[in-house]
Amino acid sequence: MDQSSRYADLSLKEEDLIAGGQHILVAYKMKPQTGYGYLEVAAHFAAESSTGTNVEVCTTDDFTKGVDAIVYHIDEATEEMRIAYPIDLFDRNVRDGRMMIVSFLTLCIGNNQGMGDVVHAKMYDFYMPERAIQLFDGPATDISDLWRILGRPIKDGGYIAGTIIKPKLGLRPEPFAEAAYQFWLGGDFIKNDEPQGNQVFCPMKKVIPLVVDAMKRAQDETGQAKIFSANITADDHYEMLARGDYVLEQFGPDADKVALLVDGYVGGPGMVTTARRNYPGQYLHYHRAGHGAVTSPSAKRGYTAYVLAKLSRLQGASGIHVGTMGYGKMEGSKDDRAIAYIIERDEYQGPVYNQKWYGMKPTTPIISGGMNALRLPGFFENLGHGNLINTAGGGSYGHIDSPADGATSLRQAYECWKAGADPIEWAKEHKEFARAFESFPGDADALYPGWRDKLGVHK
Ligand code: CAP
Ligand code: MG
Repeated sequence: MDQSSRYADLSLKEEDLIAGGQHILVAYKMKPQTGYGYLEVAAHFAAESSTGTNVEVCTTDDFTKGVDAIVYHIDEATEEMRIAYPIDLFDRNVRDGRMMIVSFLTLCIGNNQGMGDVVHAKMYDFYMPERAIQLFDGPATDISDLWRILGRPIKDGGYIAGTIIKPKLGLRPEPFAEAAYQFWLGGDFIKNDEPQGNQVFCPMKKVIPLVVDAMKRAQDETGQAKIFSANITADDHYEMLARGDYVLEQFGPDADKVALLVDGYVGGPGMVTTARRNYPGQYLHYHRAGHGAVTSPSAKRGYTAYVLAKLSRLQGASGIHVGTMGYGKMEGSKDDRAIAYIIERDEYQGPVYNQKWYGMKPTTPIISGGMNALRLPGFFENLGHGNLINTAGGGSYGHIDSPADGATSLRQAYECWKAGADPIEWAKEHKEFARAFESFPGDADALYPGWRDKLGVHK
């Protein structure tokens, strides 16, 4: 059944929909099955994503039609489809009237992902009107809170040198805490790896007190504050709270230096919001493991990493992983800068929509995945700033001398870029950075050909 007379109106203008402020706009790449008209499938898509199904139902009344999602733009050649969703379609909390991301996802990227007349459809941008921005939680804390803890200026406080405890799994409590202590002697921020939690060989109640002690000792020794991001991911809301409460209680007077990490893609919006609403005083660290299943450019369904990051700011993530823009080990490209800019700025022109955030706190880009000191100068140059968290697991624990030297080499890489210096010249003056060349010779060969001669390293 062709529903385009009800669910499509190509005379609607995007600027009018934006000025009206009553719609959430979503842009997709959508390919219909052969034998179906583009507009026909687009209209069916809008119907399934709002008030309709594949046939007319006799219970529909005039009010219902007022909350239909409407296709307002198509371009068959580029497989582009844009849909306007009335804001009233979306579920609101009983308790406080606020909006929820789960409802946005259920409608805008829900049943439409399995429709028989669609080959594939992927969301690649969306626009939230001011009223919707007001109704999402947004971050409770941001990078300025970490800069304050670290004793830095709360504006442009700069690079936060971090790591992930490695190996990913398989350390018992004592070596785990020792690995943390060793890194903190040079760096600022440590996170649990995304699968680390309460394994039988490293129970939370054994390891966390040791990490507290490691933090205290590192702070005493360096005279600097340190930050630990503890994974509280769990299927059960109450288990998450048990973990969060336990960690904060154990850190006691240092609990302000605890971030809470949630595997937000696999865990979903409920898990993120559990952390956001129950621990508004803590930095909320969104790890996105699993996101590649839908965000990879090779995936023609789901949504992009840009969309995921934008959603995380609405949900209230203080920081989210944004990849390494082609400089690390994970998939990505230089243009992924947009993923950082949409979450850190107060206004940004995305692939389709210009989004204003109306003062909602920013979400920090967390740069992670195969990073080390050698890869950082190019990374900063591409992004244009270093106001971010970088976690380098292999890049710290793989440093030839020590995790502390690995951490120092990361900070020196930031300073090198900030000074506009040539990395090879910088290495001549900065020992830990120089030793990173010998630690990661494959990267050194690729990024800085001739480095051995220039640095006098011949072994
Ligand atoms: C990085 C990491 C992160 C990835 C995830 C890992 O470790 O801990 O999970 O960064 O990707 O397990 O791979 P290394 P993304 O520093 O040792 O590579 O940040 O893109 O979401
Ligand atoms: Mg990891």
